[in-house]
Amino acid sequence: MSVPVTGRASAAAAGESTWHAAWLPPAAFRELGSRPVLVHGDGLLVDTVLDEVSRACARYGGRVWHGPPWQVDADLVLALREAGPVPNAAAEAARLGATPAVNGSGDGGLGDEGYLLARTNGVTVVLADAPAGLLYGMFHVVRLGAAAFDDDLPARRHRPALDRRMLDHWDNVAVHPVSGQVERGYAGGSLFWRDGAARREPARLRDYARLLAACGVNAVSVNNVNVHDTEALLLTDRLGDVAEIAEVLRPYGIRVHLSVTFAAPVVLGGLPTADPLDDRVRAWWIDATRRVYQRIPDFGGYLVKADSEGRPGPFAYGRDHADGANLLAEALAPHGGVVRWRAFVYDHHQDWRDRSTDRARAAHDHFAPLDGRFADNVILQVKFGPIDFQPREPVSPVLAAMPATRLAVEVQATQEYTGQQRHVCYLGPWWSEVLRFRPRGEAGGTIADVAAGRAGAGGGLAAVANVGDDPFWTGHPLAQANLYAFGRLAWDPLLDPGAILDEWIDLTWLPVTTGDPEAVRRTMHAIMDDSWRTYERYTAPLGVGFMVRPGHHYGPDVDGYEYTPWGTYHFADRDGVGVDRTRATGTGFTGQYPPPWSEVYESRERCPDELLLFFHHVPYGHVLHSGRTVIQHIYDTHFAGVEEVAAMRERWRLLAGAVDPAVHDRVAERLDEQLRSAVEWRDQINTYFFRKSGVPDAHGRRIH
Ligand code: GCV
Repeated sequence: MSVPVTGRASAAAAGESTWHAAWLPPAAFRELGSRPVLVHGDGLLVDTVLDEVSRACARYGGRVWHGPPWQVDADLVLALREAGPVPNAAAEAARLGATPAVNGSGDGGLGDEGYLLARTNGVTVVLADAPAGLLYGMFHVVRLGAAAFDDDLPARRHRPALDRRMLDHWDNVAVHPVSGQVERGYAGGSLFWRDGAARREPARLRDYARLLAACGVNAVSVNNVNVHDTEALLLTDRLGDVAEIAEVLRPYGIRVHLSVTFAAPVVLGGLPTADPLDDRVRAWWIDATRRVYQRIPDFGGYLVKADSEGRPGPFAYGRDHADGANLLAEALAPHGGVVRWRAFVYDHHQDWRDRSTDRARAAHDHFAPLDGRFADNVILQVKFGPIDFQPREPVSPVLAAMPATRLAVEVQATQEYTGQQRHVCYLGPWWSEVLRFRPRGEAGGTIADVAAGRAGAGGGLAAVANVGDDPFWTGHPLAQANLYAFGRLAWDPLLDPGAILDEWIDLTWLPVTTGDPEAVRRTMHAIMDDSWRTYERYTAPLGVGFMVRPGHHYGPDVDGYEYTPWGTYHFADRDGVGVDRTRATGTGFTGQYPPPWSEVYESRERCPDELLLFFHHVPYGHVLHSGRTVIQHIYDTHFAGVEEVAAMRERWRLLAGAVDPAVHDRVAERLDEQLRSAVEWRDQINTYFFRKSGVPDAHGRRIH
């Protein structure tokens, strides 16, 4: 059919939507949309590219060509190589590899998601071998803006470092009496479910899928890992709801996964057992899974939390987690699906009097001995730290202990322990630190290498999602940067988090929508760059963690968990503080690390300051590498943290008038709360340790 293709105006542009555009406001497409663009190729995701480009061109005066008769002098060519000759000389030369710039880029395989981006003879060319590559290439052009059309744009091949880039939604279908619609959700309701039913709001879901594709996410799980009765039915009776979601997300290259309960054969199938070695149980999973693939042919697989915090699992039958995971893997394998089995298994019925139990040890104790026993399509999903998404923890030793297992690293975008989207806490630097960590020392690979696996077979990166039906998507508008950074780091874990923040600022706060773009950029960086460390300063000190209010986990409560069955975290007394996890005198957790970290963490002298209290119980007078005593560090960082938040608030105030008033108000209101909360943290932590230790602040500041 002849062209040009005219696009429909976006719902947002037509003023229909009640939610913000986040990092894809229409103006982000201005450069692309004001040019002649040629799209070459076919397929569902190519249609998405075509739709995006058409909408942009309808808005900004460009034209789109797809199919003959062609307009050949395009400024931008987006082509599938397999679609055959491109009717544009420069692009065709690039496709054939005849362009020196393209040859120089090391154009080998582009894979299912990769693309080649080059500027050749005055034409910007995106070439891909598969439709998803074209989609990601188009979003790269959007990210670059005018720079995508500079003649000195370097030719480069782009491929994701991690094949699996997933968001886990802890969304409940039915509102749960304790955890609500979204467990640990701080951004309103669920995008998928409301009050026991599917929401069926495809326009919003489609916009969500766009946001995710534009930062590189390619998988989601649509329900909470704590699978309650209503949610269990998503696997069977309510499967149609999941299929509908998959339908909306598919055009943006996003594969749907489902959290399932290990007890499904009992609760859904009426069997007397869920024993993984029982033939009836195996048959039940095989049949249920076959039905899933009948409805959703590209279904990603299952996510499972088993034997954890009260969830059913294989232990009930005297089986281990390899038996459990392999049961589901067997059912998924014929269809190309994976089971993502979580390693978050620990005893939450501890006795605080028993000093030998250490929650940090649990995942390694349970899983490391199982290395090599998991089926090929099992991915063991491991929280990045040994405890639970604290603002500071060492990297989990499990990630260095299972070379024969596909491992995924799990981080938490939803800010359960990092300010619950009421505090600004840009997590890019923290995740980047984790991904760059080398568990075997300088000569060994990084955590990102572990997630990538051999020949791309790793489990990749997963984040617990921080999104909901809030108009700003993430409650705190600045928390959008965490979602964006997650996707970008999953695509390329070596990206600099500061540069990622710049990308997000460029895409979100476009010059046409801000009064003073440079002031906006400066302010965003000043507020966000160091915000994770600021958060760390005014909360729990030196890696000790978990000084939060039990249950909801917001605000300080130094002893809140200290004598509970969930674990003991600081052991503060009149003489000192910290958990002795050494081999010499403590729980032995340091022994779960390979050298050099087993030695570094074992030694009080060599242990990094920021993790000292995670590994050692030390006197308040212990002198840190920084030269300060532990007690003085506690006082100093807590005073400094509050001052930093006060400065953030002031900086934001000055942006009034330069950004959308609705965004300004929302952030301003959250910064007020952040300051209130930071003061509360400072005063409780400082007072607690002053009363325990009796040591006054060297600077005579007010401690209550
Ligand atoms: C979904 C922490 C959270 C729980 C969460 C659990 C998990 O314990 O507080 O809400 O449950 O982690 O990761 O499974």
